[in-house]
Amino acid sequence: MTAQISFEMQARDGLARTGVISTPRGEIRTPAFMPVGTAATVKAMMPESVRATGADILLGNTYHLMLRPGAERIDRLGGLHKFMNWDRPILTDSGGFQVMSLAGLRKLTEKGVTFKSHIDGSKHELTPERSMEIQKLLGSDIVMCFDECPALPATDKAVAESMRLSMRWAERSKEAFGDRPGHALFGIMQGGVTPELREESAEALKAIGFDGYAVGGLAVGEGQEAMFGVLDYAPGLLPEDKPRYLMGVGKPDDIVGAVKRGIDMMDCVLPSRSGRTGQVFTRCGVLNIKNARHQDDPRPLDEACTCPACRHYSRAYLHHVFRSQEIISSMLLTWHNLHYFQDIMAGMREAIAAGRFAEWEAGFHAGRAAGDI
Ligand code: PRF
Ligand code: ZN
Repeated sequence: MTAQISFEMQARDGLARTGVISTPRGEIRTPAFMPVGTAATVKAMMPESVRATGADILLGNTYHLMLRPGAERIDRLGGLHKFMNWDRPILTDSGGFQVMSLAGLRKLTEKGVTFKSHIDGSKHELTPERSMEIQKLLGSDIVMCFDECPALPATDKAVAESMRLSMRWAERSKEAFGDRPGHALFGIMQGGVTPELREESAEALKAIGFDGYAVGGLAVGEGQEAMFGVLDYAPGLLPEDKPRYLMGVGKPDDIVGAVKRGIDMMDCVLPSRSGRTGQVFTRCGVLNIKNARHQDDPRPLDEACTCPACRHYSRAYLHHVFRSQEIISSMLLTWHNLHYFQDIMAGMREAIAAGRFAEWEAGFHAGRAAGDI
């Protein structure tokens, strides 16, 4: 028996769905939020702490790991799961998006992209074939197609050409991925904010056939209204019975709006990155712990939160360690933010299963509007 990756949808409420992706490394409850572990670590968190926040799966990055410490090295050391001590599922992004946002001196051709490392300026090449090879060396459970994501705004012509290149790369990705039982390959829809291009992209991906489908090319400068405009129809262009993943999103209200429109998976650096800059997400809205108004405040960050930062520490303490640049500040704030994001996901999963998503969503927005932070 070969363990395959499968998706079982358990309930729907409106367009929102809840279910389970089963993998040989464990189950992923959907809608799922994936913390970002770019450099083989979710910054400031031990893997067991990430798990304790409720995460079923992490995201890793081809781009960063190929540059440092190198995919072949991670393979020699037993793969990414063993290397970073996370034995549950890992999804890896394919590198193209990070090349475009981080690398220097990029050159894009039909074959792929050559670029200079943002770390030491060394020259590298990524192609669909090499991206598949790297993600295999890492031991990724869910592999992403190699794609190109244009920054918006861009002309329709530029977005169309880029999307068609990504679709040719999707075909090469599938060919290079081959047949790997227990591992999944996801296609990535592009097409900017143009419905005809999104449709063409979805048709191209469905003709190739993937284990799951991502909506790429959003949260790249178009704003929430335009993003929701695309999410009003894009998930419906993709197969009903496969997971749908919205890449690189987002703030709590983006996540809730995406799930409401039929998205099953998301990832974002926001909860972990904000934890290190003092930005805290709570049921009542966003606060910045560096603000002087917290210096005498004995209350926790969020009265309803059960994370260690909220159970054991006051805002006054967290303000103090942030101001003092103590390492525990990043640890506690990251823990809280990740815990809160996972609480949102758990709340949505429960609400969808109970057919009460609209009520849950109203409560979510009401809490934030109360503004007691
Ligand atoms: N493609 C890939 N990774 C991504 C994106 C994309 O379009 C985005 C867009 N928000 C984030 N990460 N491969
Ligand atoms: Zn908390």
